[in-house]
Amino acid sequence: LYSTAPDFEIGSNETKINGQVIARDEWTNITPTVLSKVNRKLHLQPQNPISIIRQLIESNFQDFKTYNEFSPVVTTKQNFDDLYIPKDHPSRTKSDNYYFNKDTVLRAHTSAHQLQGLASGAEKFLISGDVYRRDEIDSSHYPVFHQIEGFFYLDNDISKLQADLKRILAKETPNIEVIDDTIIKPENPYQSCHTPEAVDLISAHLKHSINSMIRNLFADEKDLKVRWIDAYFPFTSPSWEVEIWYKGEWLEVLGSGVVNQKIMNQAGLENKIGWAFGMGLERLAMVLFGIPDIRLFWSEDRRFIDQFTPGKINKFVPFSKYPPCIKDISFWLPEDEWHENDFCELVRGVAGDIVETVELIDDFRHPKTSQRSLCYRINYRSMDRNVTNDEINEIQEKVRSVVQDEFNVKLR
Ligand code: FA5
Ligand code: MG
Repeated sequence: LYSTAPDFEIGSNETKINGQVIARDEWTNITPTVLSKVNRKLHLQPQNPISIIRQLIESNFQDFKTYNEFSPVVTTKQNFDDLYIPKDHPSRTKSDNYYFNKDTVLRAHTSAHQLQGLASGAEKFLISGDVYRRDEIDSSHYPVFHQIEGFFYLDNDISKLQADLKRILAKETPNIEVIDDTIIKPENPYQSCHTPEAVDLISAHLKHSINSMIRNLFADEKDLKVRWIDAYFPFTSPSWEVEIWYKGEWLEVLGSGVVNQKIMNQAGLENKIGWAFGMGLERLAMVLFGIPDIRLFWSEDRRFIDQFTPGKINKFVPFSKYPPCIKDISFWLPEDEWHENDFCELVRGVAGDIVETVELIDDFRHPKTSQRSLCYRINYRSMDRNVTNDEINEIQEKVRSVVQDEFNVKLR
């Protein structure tokens, strides 16, 4: 319906994706399931809630340039090195990412395009796109989600920084309760090349910009509460995360901070100072539209997509949920090392979107042999039809044999 035919091919020596041919190596761990999502571009499908949220955010940042079509196939230099993510940082591992090979990866965040945005010459810009991470499986985690990156910089000059802060403060006073739990401390410092005064001004600019955006997105929410907390990113310092108080819990929506000056300098912008943020769109869309399961964004069922109108936030009306089919799988591990993400990925690779959740229900160590045994419960459910027990048994058998072959476990 809304999808473009997937233009990819996984061969034994190379992977083809949208005309690009990428050699395989010992880093290759890309899967057909995930590659089949690359051309869906939910953030550009006008009726999809992900796209509706993106557009509302863009209209909030009026004079920002927008980039929504950068390819998700990026170099590891773009995704990690250019952002000063250390070589041994856990976010680089194979069990967290989809590698085409050691130099090419599906972007794990829109920050991978910060330098491209800067190279365009724009002083304020937004970048949105699909991002890919190996993850657990449940109603709020999916290996593909969407982010929007915001970037803003100015002359590093106190009077200019003051003037621009004054300009945006004059525009609106967001009626919102802000809890600011941030504090400048050695673990989250000013960069030594910046004066504290400049950092305080650009930080106030960032905080006001984000608070206003959240206020506008949650226009109907009366007692809106936002919390700023300290965070760490190699590409910003100081760094913060923002959480929204929603239905009794704090929901993390974005990471942000004062841009690492080395990134500005790489772009030839030594005399500028900037802020950046990266925000997930799914969680926001789920709370704003009342969408209970992250897989629904990918549904091609008319009963889903026809409920939405560009420019408008309305509550999703669930259509009948088909019954689940639950299967357990238990096995002895050959050794102690176990990557749950790889297991989930494998299950999803065999069974696709019909997997609703994968949950560890038993973790047992034999008292004598000290061998470890795990039991996972796989919940199968289709979004748009009834599944039969026979059909799921067949899938489960396949899962069992692939798990046995791939992980060398002993099935119980
Ligand atoms: C980042 O991705 C940073 N690039 C953000 C950033 C940009 C920081 C610019 C500083 C400057 P993080 O991994 O925390 O950070 O993800 C950012 C947001 O993406 C989260 O706050 C959350 O809203 C969303 N997100 C992260 N992981 C998932 C997931 N598995 N499912 C859905 N949303 C997610
Ligand atoms: Mg985070």
